[in-house]
Amino acid sequence: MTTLYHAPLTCSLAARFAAAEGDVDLNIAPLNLATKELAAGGSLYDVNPLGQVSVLALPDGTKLTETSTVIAWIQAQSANADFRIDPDSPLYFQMLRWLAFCATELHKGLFRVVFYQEATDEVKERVRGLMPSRFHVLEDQLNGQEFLLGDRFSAADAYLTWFFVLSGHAQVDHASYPNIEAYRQRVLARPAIQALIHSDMQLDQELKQNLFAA
Ligand SMILES: N[C@@H](CCC(=O)N[C@@H](CS)C(=O)NCC(=O)O)C(=O)O
Repeated sequence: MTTLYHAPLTCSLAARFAAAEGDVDLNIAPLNLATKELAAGGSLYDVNPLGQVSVLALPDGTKLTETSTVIAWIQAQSANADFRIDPDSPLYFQMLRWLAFCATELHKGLFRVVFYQEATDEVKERVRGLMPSRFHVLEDQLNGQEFLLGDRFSAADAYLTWFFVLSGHAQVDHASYPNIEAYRQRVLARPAIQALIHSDMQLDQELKQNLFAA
């Protein structure tokens, strides 16, 4: 069985969204990202020298890092034809494109600055100022379609859904984009997504990680 090292509410939750929507079984190894402690004992640094999630430990003993790649791997395991996109489909590279967009323009581009102490308030504001152009791109993409790639929830949506789990803490305004707002409500209302968010909020407290404690 494949193991996902998972810190509640962080980007490894996007990987769990993909696994749930694609009916892919994963063993979950919970951890506290603030302390880097694995719930089963040991340190995240022993698993990933960068001390970051997401990390997958594959059955053959190799490890896979980088959330976009982890999500792409999960989707490739899915037997759910409504979810999986085959590499010979023209949509496959669109899926990779949106995974990379989420990873670089949203996750690293915004969260990696505004949620970390290294950046000054001025830098955080400048980065927030880049977001309207990114939101315009998303708004256009979601015009007339329910999900990033059309009428079905794909792996790319798993990553974008996670962005909206945390975006309320990033002090950026996407509420004035009607397609984005409808999408945000649509994806967050999905039963599998709701269940995982709910259990992660509990896990966040159980592990005393308190990701967004004041
Ligand atoms: N390059 C990694 C970065 C992922 C990342 O930034 N993960 C955050 C959680 S959402 C993390 O582990 N932060 C802890 C740290 O950077 O020390 C990826 O694309 O997956």
